[in-house]
Amino acid sequence: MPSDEDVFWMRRALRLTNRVKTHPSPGVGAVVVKAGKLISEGWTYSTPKVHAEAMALRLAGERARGATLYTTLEPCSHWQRPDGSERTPCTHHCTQAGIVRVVAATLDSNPQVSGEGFAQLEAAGVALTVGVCEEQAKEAHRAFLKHQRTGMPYVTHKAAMTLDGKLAASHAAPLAITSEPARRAVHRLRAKSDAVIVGVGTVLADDPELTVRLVRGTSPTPVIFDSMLRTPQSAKLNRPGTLILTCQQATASQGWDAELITLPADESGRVSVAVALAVLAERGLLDVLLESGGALAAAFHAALAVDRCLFFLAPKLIGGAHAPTPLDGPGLPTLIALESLRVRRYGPDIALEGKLLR
Ligand code: AOF
Ligand code: ZN
Repeated sequence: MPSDEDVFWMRRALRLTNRVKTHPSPGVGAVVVKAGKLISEGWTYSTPKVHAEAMALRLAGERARGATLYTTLEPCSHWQRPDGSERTPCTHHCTQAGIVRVVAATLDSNPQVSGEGFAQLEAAGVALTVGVCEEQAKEAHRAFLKHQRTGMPYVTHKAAMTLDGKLAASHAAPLAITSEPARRAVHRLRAKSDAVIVGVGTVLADDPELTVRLVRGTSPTPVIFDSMLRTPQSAKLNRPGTLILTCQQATASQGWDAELITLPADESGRVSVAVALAVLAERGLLDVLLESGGALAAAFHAALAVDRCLFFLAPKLIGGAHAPTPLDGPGLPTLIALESLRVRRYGPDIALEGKLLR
């Protein structure tokens, strides 16, 4: 059992995770503590690239001598980047700074580091405690860890629906289903996501912007699944930064501000979910939010590509057999069960979050 003190400081480090978007690097949190007092804090920075431990140790300076460093991930140990360029590992920063004890929440699954970071610290005589708040750290670094394990991004399927499970009324102009607090929660989620995915059907029906507007934060990369290239060039999403994944040869690239990526079609003639997700992962888009309608969402679930569902339920009813629902397509398993359920209230609405059993 970890001590109360170790849990206290690790929770503080966990609050520093994912401060800014850093993928494909994980957004680690670190704190330096001496004699029960906080000396400094650090978190992974993307531009310029600075690791959490390095930032905390730089801020601590001489005060790090004899101190304990808490970090949400095993300190890195490698001297070379994949492109061969030199870097200084956090293990070296720790020993140079005079850290006498490192408390880490979990192992880094990057094969360049995994276990080697701890081994280097131990060899240098640094005391080690591993596994404090491990579950929370695995949750905080879930996109990085999944990508290391599978090469694929972590996918959250978000949908907003009425109590009877309808996304909209059929043949009607788009209706506001959820309340302002629920919509703000979605914008917070977008601000944490690397990419947000919709199908061309949503673009044609709603002409969405998919930006972060209701809260502060950076907008994710919009991604449109558009096998036949039906996105109108006048769509709000035809802007620099948007990715359009299509099976069409992008010869008519004139007039496109969005980037067109031509991918092979699957058996149904559509962009393959697995191929598309591998392309996103290659671009460092590891935490992705699926905000599509039922057809594309069904294709994602059929490809077993979804890790988490977050469904907002508004106390409203639409009724009928034809109004669109969040999952509507072939190839779905008979029953999809969710675990680790969390329930939250947003004004009059309820949000249900659960992970898929894998
Ligand atoms: C740490 N602290 O804050 C992070 C770590 O490309 P680089 O040089 O940033 O190295 C990335 C690798 O370092 C990444 O794959 C992961 O193994 C680890 N990330 N490690 O000690 C940090 N972000
Ligand atoms: Zn590092």
